[in-house]
Amino acid sequence: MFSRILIANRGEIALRIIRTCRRMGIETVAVYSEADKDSLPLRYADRKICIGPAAPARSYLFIPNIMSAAVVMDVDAIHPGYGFLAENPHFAEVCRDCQIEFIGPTSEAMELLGNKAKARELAQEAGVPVVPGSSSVITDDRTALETAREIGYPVMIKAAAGGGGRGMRMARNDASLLQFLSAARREAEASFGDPSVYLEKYITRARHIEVQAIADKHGHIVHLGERDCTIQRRHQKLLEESPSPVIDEEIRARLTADAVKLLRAAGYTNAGTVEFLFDMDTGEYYFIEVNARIQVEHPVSEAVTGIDIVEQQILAAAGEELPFRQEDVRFKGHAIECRINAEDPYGDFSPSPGHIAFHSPPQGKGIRVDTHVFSGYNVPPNYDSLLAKLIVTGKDREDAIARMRSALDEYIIEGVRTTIPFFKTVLDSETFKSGNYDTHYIDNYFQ
Ligand code: MV4
Repeated sequence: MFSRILIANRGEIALRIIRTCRRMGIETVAVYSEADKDSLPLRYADRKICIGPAAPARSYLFIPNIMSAAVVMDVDAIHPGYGFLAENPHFAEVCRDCQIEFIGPTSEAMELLGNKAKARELAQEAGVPVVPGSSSVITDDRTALETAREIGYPVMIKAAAGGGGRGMRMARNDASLLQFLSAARREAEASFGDPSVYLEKYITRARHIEVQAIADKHGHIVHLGERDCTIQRRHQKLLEESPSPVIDEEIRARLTADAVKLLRAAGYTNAGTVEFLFDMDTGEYYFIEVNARIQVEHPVSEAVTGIDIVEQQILAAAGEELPFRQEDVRFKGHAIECRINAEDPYGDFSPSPGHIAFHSPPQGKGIRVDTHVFSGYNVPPNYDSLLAKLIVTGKDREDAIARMRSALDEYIIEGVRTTIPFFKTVLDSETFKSGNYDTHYIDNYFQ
């Protein structure tokens, strides 16, 4: 097993990873930018090392500084967390060259799945349903028009190098398709250095449902059920839950089996998530992309399975066999996560960094709060606005909603604006409680 792990991240996820390492008897090295010099992960880690100024490009994203820290601190492995370098195949390759284990999939698997058009082709070859659309990347207008005619409007133009909604456009007719196609290609080239785009039929009433999985290096792949992440605003997830309120056991069995089938075809190892769109009008589901990392919302799956996903990531990276089989995974209860962001829900969710005068999180049975925030903490303006993840578990969805509602009432954060009032409104709405909503719910009801 590893003796020492460097955590190439910050905030709540750095703290989350340190906790599991400590329990496993593994030493931790925290890295930090100058903006994070007073942060909580530094107090819990065994060692700490500054990796540069506040700007991510010069610290958390700067591979030479991170690798120098790893070598100086003599670590066996690096956990990238989410964001930053987590899905960077080049970083995984540099780790391998330095004989430091990257806690995640191989750079080859990341390279393949990082290209959404290639992932789509792989899914098709593996017999996993994909959204009707182009067979590969679209290189000329004629093929685009033909494909759109086949699948019917509206269609989505998606950037192959994009993901999570970045670089997406919807077209309703031939004229707008041609216009958006060239704009999308320009934008994809500028944002990702790759102009490749592909087409999908636009699913009008969709749910975002994703399957959590963990794979060891011995060919074992186990899923930990699904999460429903339909409550999003401008492609930022705000609330996630497990199980999904809209799928039955028959669909769940097919969906999770398809997720495992795809990861097997990709030669995938470590923790990963397979994203699907579920069409509320037809009951069909379609693969859209793979997230080759631990995700923000992983605690929802931990809550219903009792499995520590970070622990499993570390064990798998160290070459151990998964300590359980699919039939050993038992699902219990219902979990919901709310992302408490330093954002103004009454002001277009604009960032609200600054001094947190007082922080008092809820406590009690079935409540988990993953946060790096404390009374007196300064939220730097340089990074994402996540302050805390509030995760509750109840015996069923209704019970979980009730527990979340009272936990939100108990949560006190003073000094910055937060998304807490937004969640109270969502949890009180009959539409959310019914479970019967789609992609457009947040945009329609919360401007
Ligand atoms: C789509 C879609 C409709 N049709 N793809 C993909 C990434 C996610 N963040 C948004 N994505 C979508 N892809 C096709 N072919 C609609 C969305 C979408 C969405 C999906 C689930 C939940 C909320 C959403 C909000 C906006 C767009």
